[in-house]
Amino acid sequence: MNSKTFKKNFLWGGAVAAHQLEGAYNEGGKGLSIADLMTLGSNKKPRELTKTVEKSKYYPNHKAIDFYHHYKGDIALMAEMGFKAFRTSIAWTRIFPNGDETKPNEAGLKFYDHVFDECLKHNIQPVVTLSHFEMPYHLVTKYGGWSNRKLITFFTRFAHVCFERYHNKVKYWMTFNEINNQTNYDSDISVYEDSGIKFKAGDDKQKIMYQAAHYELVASSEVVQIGHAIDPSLQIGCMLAFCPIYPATSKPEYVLFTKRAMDSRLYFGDVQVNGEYPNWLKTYFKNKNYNLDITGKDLEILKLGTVDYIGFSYYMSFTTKYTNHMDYRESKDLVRNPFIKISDWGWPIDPVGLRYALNWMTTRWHKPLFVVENGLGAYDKLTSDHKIHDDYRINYLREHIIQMRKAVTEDGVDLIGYLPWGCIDLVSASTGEMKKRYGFIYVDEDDYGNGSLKRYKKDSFYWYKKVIATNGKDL
Ligand code: BGP
Repeated sequence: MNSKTFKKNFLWGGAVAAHQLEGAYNEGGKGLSIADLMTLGSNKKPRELTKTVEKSKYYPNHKAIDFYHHYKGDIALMAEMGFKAFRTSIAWTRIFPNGDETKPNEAGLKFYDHVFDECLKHNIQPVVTLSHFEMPYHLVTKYGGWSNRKLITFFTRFAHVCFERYHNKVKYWMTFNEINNQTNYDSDISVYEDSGIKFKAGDDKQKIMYQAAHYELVASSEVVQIGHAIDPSLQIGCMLAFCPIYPATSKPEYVLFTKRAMDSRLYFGDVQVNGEYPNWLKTYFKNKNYNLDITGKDLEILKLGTVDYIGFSYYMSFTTKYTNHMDYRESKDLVRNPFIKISDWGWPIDPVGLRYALNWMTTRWHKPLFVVENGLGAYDKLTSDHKIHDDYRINYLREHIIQMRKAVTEDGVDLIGYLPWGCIDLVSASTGEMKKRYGFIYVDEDDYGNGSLKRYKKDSFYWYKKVIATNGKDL
């Protein structure tokens, strides 16, 4: 047992996102979000987005695990594990059903009052993401999602309402979940989720992505300023998907290409932390003749709205082959790393990569870091006596916490907390499945919404409770 460990007020807890667990997709005046149009599908197939909900299709997020009606019991279970923090998101469509209204929906606001009050009752700090893969679908159809500058106004209005309403209850905020995932614009999935943009044939996808990302970055910076003006004690962070990228061989060209690949995935952090675009990217825009809509006022906003901390998800590392171009494409350039095992869903399992991530970001950005997602999506088996023996999940988390502890105690990384993903089973973001489970708490429901919705404690529930009680000493 290592006697050196995490700081005293380290935020142990777990993370979820509104659309993946709340269900009640049309209750309390909620509007239709992009996530409500997601059908069951595999990682490789883009999600099917239809204009309306079709009766014959099953949409997993409509019911999800019905947290909307179960939140009290669920939060009590989290409290039983000793959670200090619980990350969730606010569904934009509960507050502004269409996204472009000026008056918020009171029933939606009340729901989150109840959720946050319930957390606080148990001494659990809510950690809130404003946008987690689910903009109002109306903003997609009417405005073309984030390809339209108008979205900045709608999003900042939404954020303003949330800060005003909840700033006494919520101290930790994040603007856009995994804002950098849209660099994987070859996959329609991430484009839909993050930007609400559907490409047409012949589009310069990369240019469109950079433009949409710019509007999001401006919106994010404005939101940081709005939040600080309402309450200077708020901690407002960005949220990045961090996947270290390793070169497949030590050939210098590979190493250089890999560096560029990381820079292009993570430039969002440069803008959100440093308040400006990195030089390599400005040069890239120029060389490509992109002439993006980036105004002088935008650049001022970026400068003034830098984040307080960096929230990030860590699931895996990537390994890439050299393709002799400066346009890194996740879908084309990745290879299997012979030193790394993969999960049931093909995600590389690399605990050391988490220590690498923590060090990489500390050196580059000098900000407190917050692991707001990490975990193993796996098949679980409910035994006849209602147990779930998920030693594979415990092993995964243990190995990652060990690396995280080393980063803190040996490398001096400033780490706020650790919030493993899907602390209660929920709908998978990439596949819509229930059977891809992450939780400490099992929910009796299958991919098609059949099941009792009963909650059961997995072995990892008791293990994590002990980890929290010993502040990460007893793993
Ligand atoms: C992240 C998302 C989460 C979550 C997680 C696991 O990218 O922020 O919403 O779902 O990945 O992914 P999946 O659900 O596809 O297994």
